[in-house]
Amino acid sequence: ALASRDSSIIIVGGGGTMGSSTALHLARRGYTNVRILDVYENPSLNSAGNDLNKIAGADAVGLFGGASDDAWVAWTTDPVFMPYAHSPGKLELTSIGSAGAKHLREKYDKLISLGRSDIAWLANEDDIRQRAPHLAQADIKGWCGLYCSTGGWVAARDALNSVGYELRRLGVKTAFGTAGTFKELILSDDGKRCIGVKCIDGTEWNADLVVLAAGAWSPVLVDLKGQCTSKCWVYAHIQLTPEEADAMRGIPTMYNDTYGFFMEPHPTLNLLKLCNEFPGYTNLQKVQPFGSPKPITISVPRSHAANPSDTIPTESLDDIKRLVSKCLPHLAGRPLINQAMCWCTDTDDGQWVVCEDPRWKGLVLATGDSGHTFKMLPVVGGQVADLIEGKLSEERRQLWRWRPGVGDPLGTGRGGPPPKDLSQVPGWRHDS
Ligand code: FSA
Repeated sequence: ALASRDSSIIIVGGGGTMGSSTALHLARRGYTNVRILDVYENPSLNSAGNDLNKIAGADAVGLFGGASDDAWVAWTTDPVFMPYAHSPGKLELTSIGSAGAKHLREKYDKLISLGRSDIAWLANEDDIRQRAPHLAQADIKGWCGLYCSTGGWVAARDALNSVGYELRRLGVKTAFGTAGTFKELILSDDGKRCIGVKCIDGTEWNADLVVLAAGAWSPVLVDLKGQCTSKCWVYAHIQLTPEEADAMRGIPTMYNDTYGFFMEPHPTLNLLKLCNEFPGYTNLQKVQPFGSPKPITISVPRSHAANPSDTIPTESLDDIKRLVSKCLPHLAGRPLINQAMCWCTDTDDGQWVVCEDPRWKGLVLATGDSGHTFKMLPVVGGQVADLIEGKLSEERRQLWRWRPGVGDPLGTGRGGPPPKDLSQVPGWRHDS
């Protein structure tokens, strides 16, 4: 084990998805000296999870070494998460004959082989419309895919907030603002052990164990040797009238791998979130993460909280307009408000980096969300806690190990075209 129940444990990024979940699992397992650090209090404004909603559901099986298999049960039975889980069903759609269709058909076969009866194959637009009456007017010719009646979406920000309340109730300590903003690791005199974190106001938090769970900021704070590439994805909202929102209550979440996705509008604000699907954007900058002997050029998140007037690139906005006119033509032309970018960090193979850092004993990495970790909020921290307790299976230790330069030998990663850099795409920067 890397720690015992009375060890002092600092979690960098404890206001976000992987960090707050780790704190929750440690506190529930009886760890009495856990402190989360973050720029912002939970739900951290820098977390991609600080969002109206995220896709989640019971169809996520076999992801992240199978850690996904229990996630929806946890969403729907754990009192901290239950109020935020919504189960109107979920459509995962693609184009007939595409690589995506082959992949979805394999997923369908697997779910059926597990004996699942909440799954259906939708071979064409008529099949889709049967499950999704709200797509009656949609132009979905040539689409096919998978329907799962269990799951759909989670109220992301509210769920993260709920974890924050629970952490406080369980006695997890906190430091936010400048005293919670990472500056560097504190090392032992021989340089072999991480013994704490120094924050930007000079505060030094000594600890027996440090967990780096800073999401897209992770590779900027500590040199991860190219294992994580931070990218942003975008969203915008349409303000629906109460009548329009009522008409969309209970719709299944609709995801299409070319056009993007949307789900039920917010229950009281009547906001409809819309996202396009694309390879993400980087924001290449010269920085010197801790552990790097010299400045390096890597993608650095641009905090929406710190740049609240940023909009989204014009081409993304156009994609979102295309999604609306294809799927929800009655809403075409409506103002697209609250435009923002969410930052995730991708590994090449789409698996997490959840391991002890081989350079410094006492530093655990918990990052590499790869854009698919919010649906894992109730369970991801249990994996980090298992690592800390020496209980992680050999298979998962192997999957989530320190692995610079390994790439994606099994083709499990995002693949596809490389991301564009924000510097190449107009329309998003709104510095005053
Ligand atoms: O089912 C899911 O986990 C949805 S992932 C949502 C998404 O916006 C991706 O579509 C995108 O490509 C990126 O990975 C961020 O997350």
